[in-house]
Order: sequence, then structure tokens, then C-alpha cells
Amino acid sequence: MTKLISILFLLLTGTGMSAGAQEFTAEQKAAECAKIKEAMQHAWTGYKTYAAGYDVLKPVSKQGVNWYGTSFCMTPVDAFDSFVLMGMKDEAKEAKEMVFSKVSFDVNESVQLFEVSIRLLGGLLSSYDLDGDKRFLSLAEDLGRRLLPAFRSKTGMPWRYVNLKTGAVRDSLSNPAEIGTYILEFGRLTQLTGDSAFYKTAKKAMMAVYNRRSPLDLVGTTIDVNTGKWQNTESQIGARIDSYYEYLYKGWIMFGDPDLLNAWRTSSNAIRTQLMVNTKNGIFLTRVGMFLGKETKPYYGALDAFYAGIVALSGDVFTASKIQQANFYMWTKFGMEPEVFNFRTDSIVYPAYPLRPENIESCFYLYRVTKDPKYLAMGQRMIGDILLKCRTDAGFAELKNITTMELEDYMESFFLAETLKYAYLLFAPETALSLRSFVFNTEAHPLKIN
Ligand code: DMJ
Repeated sequence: MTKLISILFLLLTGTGMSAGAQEFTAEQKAAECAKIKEAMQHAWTGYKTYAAGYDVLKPVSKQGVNWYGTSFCMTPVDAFDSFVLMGMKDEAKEAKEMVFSKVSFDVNESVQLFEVSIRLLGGLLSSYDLDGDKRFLSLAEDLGRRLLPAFRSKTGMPWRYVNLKTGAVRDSLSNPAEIGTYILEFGRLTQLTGDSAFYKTAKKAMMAVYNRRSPLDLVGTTIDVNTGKWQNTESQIGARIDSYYEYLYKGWIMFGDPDLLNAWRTSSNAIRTQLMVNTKNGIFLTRVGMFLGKETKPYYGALDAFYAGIVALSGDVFTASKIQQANFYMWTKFGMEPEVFNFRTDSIVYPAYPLRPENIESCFYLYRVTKDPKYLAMGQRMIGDILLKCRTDAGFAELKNITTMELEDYMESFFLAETLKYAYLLFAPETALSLRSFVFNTEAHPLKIN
């Protein structure tokens, strides 16, 4: 009997399963999917009407804006695979036509390696993996080759900017995320083109960060890619570090490289012992000095929320569920999640909400792993808030301030690539996208596992 009770306890708590959450019916799930598809359509109509051919829509002033002198059609590239997964055939066709008629990387532009890689390279590769049109792969390969010169530094860690035509590089002060978030896209390129240079280059860069970890096995926030010296030694899991950790584990799933698993295990143990703070509201991850592990600032925020998802994916469902408890607390405490918040004083540090996906992304992974309907309820609440509070008549706008609800005139392409996609997949049947066959890059572009 005692054994039975412990097994039941383990099933309910050890897997993060809650006792009381109500199951969603198939009709309720379908209704959520329909709501999210309608939002996707609204965002796309706004983009097409006011910003067609530009990178991004400004949904308040109703105009388009480019990141650089030339447009790379950031929004259609980022949105295409979401349209495919949501079965939005007409929109997928429109996005595809826009991409092939407008995008060329043969331009004299200095671009930010990280953003171009996760949004454009990742988007083109997943478009190829889902749709099979070889033109996606040609564009991806062309872009990948133009990005390679960025990695020609003394350490193998990439410069932040590279010129797509000349290969000229600039900005040596970088960070783990902008150095170590390439193995999925570059590795997939190696698989698809047979050129091993892509995988080797990306791996060398991320291992160069790992090899510069402190004796506590932590990395800092800023490093010089030429000297290899840390410039900002604060360790945390959010902005400027997040996806470096994400790619250590996902790189292992995608390529089975034991070096990546080993680096993930070492790093995630250090994060557990040095950064995790157990509170009555769940587990938050704090910020500490990378050498002494002393807390610098008790800050947590929207970006940090991704960590529950990767921890769930790696198999530690109990810890992941406690982090997600904290994530949802952060959301409900303020009615919307702030970009940064002090979890010791329960107060907002930076009040923006730029349409970020991470909290819902973690719900998606936790639901896939546990099937606990409480994650559906969390996701429903969060996407409901977003669709209600950020909608404008031309699309969806970021919030400058979640307490005043003042809007920012910008609709990030990751809203279509990530936020709406993870929300949709949370409620859609698993067959819509199997985690056995695909790994999401950090911009939620699914890449096929070979
Ligand atoms: C996205 O561009 C990516 O998810 C990146 O890794 C972190 N930030 C944004 C979304 O918030």
C-alpha cells in the first residue's frame, strides 16, 4: 500500500503532473488552434497590406521597415514554416513567392551573424525540410557560405557582423549566444550539402566558449572573440547567453555528438547548483559572478523562461515543472510578463513585452513530455492575453510597458515564427510536428533529424 502511494506520488509530482487540472476536449483544442490561426492570418494581412516586401511591419503607424539597406523579407521567411504547419496553404504560397522574387544575399551589407542565422538561415532550412523546394536550400547554402568568414578570428569565435559581399567583419565584443548558436543550422547545412566545414566551424566556436568556462563551470555575458578574454563576468541564463545552452543539448539530439552532451551536462549541473533559487512561487534562475558564484542581481525575465523547456526536453521534468511554475507566476503576477523582474522584491525592472515566445514555448515542451492539461491552461491564458492586449487593426504590436499598456510600433518576425507557432502546436495533435523527427532551432524553425 505504502509502495502504491509512493508510486502515485511520484507519478503526480515526480513528473510534474498536477492532480486537479481539467483535460481539454478535442473541440476545445481545435477552438484554440482556430483562434491562433486567425491571429496568424491577421498578422499576415497587416504585413501584406502595409509592409509587403519589407523585413518587418510597424503595426501602429502601418508601414514597413527594413533592418538594413536591403530587405531580406525577414517576416515571410520567418513565417513560412508556421503557415505550412498550420495548414495555411494560400498564405504559405504568398510568402514563398515573396521570398523567391525578392531575396538575394549578393548584397554589400554588413549583417548581424546571429540574427541572420537563426531567422533567415534557420527559416530557409526548415522551409526546405518541410516543403522540399530546392530553391530554399540554394538560398540557405548561399547565405551559409557568405556567413563563414565571420568565424575567421584568432579563437574561432565569430565576429558579430559580417559583410555578405566582401566578408569584412566587425565587432569583436560578443557573447555566448552570438558565438554558440550555429550548430543546428550549420550542421544541417553540412548534412544537406556534404560540406563538413559548416559543422566544424560552428562546433569550434561553441566549444571555444565552453573551454573558457570558469572553475565553477559557468560562462560570462561578454567576451572578446580575438583575445578570448571575458569582459562581463556575470553569469545567467537569459539575454546574450540563453541559446548557447539550448544548442548544447539540441545539438546532441540532432547530431549525437558526445562532446555536446558532455558540455550540456557539465553546464546544466553548474546552473542547477549556482543559479537556481527555490521559492514558494517556483524555481527562478538568478544572476551570479562566474568565478565566485555570488549573486549580482536577483533578476529573472521573459527570455530566461526558455530554460524550463530545454530542461523538460533533456528529461528532468520535475525541475522543469518548478521553473515553469515560476514562469507562469511571473506572467500572472503582472497580467503579462515583464522583460525583467526582481524575484526577491516581486517588482518590475524593465516593463516591456516584445511579443516573446519563451514562456509558451516551455509550456509546449512540458505538455508534450507530461500531457498534463495544466500546461494547456497556462498556454491558453498566455496566448489569450497576448491576442487581446497586443492586437491592433493592422497586426500585433509589442508592449512598451505592461502596466500602462503603451504600445511599441513594431511586430517582431519571431511573433509569427515562434510565439504563434508554439501556441498552435501546444493545442494541435502531436502528428502536426513530431519531436522524434524534428528539432526546433532557437527561432522555432523545425529542422529534420537525419
Ligand atoms: C528569438 O529571436 C530567439 O528565440 C532568440 O534565441 C531569443 N530571443 C528571441 C525571442 O524572444
